[in-house]
Amino acid sequence: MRNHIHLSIIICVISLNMNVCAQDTLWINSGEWYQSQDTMSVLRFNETAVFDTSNVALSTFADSSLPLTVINTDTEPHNFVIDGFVSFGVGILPNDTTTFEVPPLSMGTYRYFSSDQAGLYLGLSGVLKVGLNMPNQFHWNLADCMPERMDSISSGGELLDEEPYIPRYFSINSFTYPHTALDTNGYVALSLGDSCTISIVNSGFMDHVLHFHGFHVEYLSTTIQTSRIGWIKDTIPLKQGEGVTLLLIANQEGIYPVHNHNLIAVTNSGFYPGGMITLINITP
Ligand SMILES: [Cu+2]
Repeated sequence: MRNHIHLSIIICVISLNMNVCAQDTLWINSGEWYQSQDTMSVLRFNETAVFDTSNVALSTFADSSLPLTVINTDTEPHNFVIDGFVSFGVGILPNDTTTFEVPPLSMGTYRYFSSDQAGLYLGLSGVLKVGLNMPNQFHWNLADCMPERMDSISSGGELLDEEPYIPRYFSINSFTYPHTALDTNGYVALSLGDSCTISIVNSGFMDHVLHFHGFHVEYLSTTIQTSRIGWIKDTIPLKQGEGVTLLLIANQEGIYPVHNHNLIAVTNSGFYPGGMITLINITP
């Protein structure tokens, strides 16, 4: 009996290390996100009841359903949907808990999010990784935001969508450059000769284009521009809601930037450099 207990503990520890224990509970938390002079009330999917500025990445196996519990700590109803899967969606009432199954999906990267107005504009949107099993995995959840629209929605007002959309912040996992270097999920740190997958989701309100320096990456999956699967490129366009899985092979040492190819998206509140820039750091 004691051996069995030891064995099960060991198996669980191994599972955690291999990143195969699927996250099975999500909390919808509200909190504040600070950027330059702006403080924005935001919503996030977190792995605990404690607010974190980044939405947690979910990970599951290919072609098998994922049991998921979502606890909504917010005072508004939200939902859980997956971009492109119109027949799937689950509502979660305020201060309530809902358990459901995410349908089986093929290998790849998908956007999960809440499609209500507050969910969309206040950032309830994350990365769902399916069937990825490389030891080194990173994810980039791209977002753009306009604080005036967020303030209007979080205070219960009207969406100011008659005003032109002029986003002021462009983030990767809710980090803007230079703080992207602090993000262990997004800052790609590898040893020479290693490989990794990078799961990218566009949670923003515009298309984004990323440019890699130093590396050409291979499309392993994409949810929208599927003719690109297998292409090896240094420039990766992502349409709104698109999920892309890239393979990066660390075949040279050094520190290389990855940046949005749209100049406004590499600024913070109009100041360059900022926004969607992160780094690939390959050490000997
Ligand atoms: Cu470039």
